[in-house]
Amino acid sequence: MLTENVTKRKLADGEAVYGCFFRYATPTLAENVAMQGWDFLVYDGEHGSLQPRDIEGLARAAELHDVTPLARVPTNESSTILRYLDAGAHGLHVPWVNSAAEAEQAVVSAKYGPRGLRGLAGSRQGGWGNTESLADFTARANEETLVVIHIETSAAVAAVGDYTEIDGVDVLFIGPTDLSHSLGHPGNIGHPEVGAAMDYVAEVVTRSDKALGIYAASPTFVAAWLDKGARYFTAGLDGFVKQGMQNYLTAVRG
Ligand code: 3PY
Ligand code: MG
Repeated sequence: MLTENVTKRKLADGEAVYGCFFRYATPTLAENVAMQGWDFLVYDGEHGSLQPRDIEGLARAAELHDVTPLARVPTNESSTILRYLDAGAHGLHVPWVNSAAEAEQAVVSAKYGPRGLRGLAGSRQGGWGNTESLADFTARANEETLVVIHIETSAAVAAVGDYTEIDGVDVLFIGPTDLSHSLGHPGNIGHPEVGAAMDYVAEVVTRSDKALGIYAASPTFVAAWLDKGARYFTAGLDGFVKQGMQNYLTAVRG
C-alpha cells in the first residue's frame, strides 16, 4: 500500500538518497536487501524481467522496512505504467524518454486528474479502497508518486532544458551506459564526449527545481557526482554480488 514516500520527502528536504536496482522476482531476497539501509529499491521491468504481478510481493517486502519500492517500467505507455503502479510501486523510473512530449506523457500516465489521466480503480496500491475514499487516494497518490525520467540518449540531452519545465517530474536521471552507447562509445562512460554530455545535463538540472540523479556503482563515482549536485543515486544488486564473491574467492584461492 502507498505509504509516505520517504525518498520523495528526503529529496524535498535537500538530502541525498541511495537506492539499488533489483531484478529478481523473490520477495524474500528483496526483504533482505531492503534491510541493508537503502532509501529505495528499483524493481527492474526494463533490463530485468519483472512483471506487474511480481511487484505485489516485492513492494510489500520494501514497505515492511520503510524502503520506497519503485519500478523501472519496460516502456513509456499508460497501460504499462498503470499496472506497475496499481500493483504497488510508489514511483517509476521511465527509461528512454527522448522528448519533452514523452516526458509529459510519462507524468500524465503516472498521475490521476486533474494533472494526469491515470486510470482509476480499487488497487493494491490504494488498499482497494478499504482505508480511504478513492478521491482521497487519488490526491495522496499524486503527492506521493515519484517520477524519475531517464536521460540516456543524445536526443534527451538536447531536450533536458525542456524536461526541467515539466510539472510532476521529480528526478532527471542520467543513465550513463545507454548514453555512452547513444554517443558512439558503448560502455565507455569515461569517454570525454560522454563526460561532457553528462556535465551539461548536471549544469541544466541543478539550475532547476528537479533533483539530479545518476547510476553510480562506486562510492568514488557517488562522491564526484555529489560535488556536481546530484542527490539521487542508484547502484545495482548484481554488481555487489559479483564484487563480494570475487573478493572472497580471490582471497581464499590467492
Ligand atoms: C543506464 O546507464 O543506461 C541506466 O539505465 C542505468 O540505470
Ligand atoms: Mg539505461
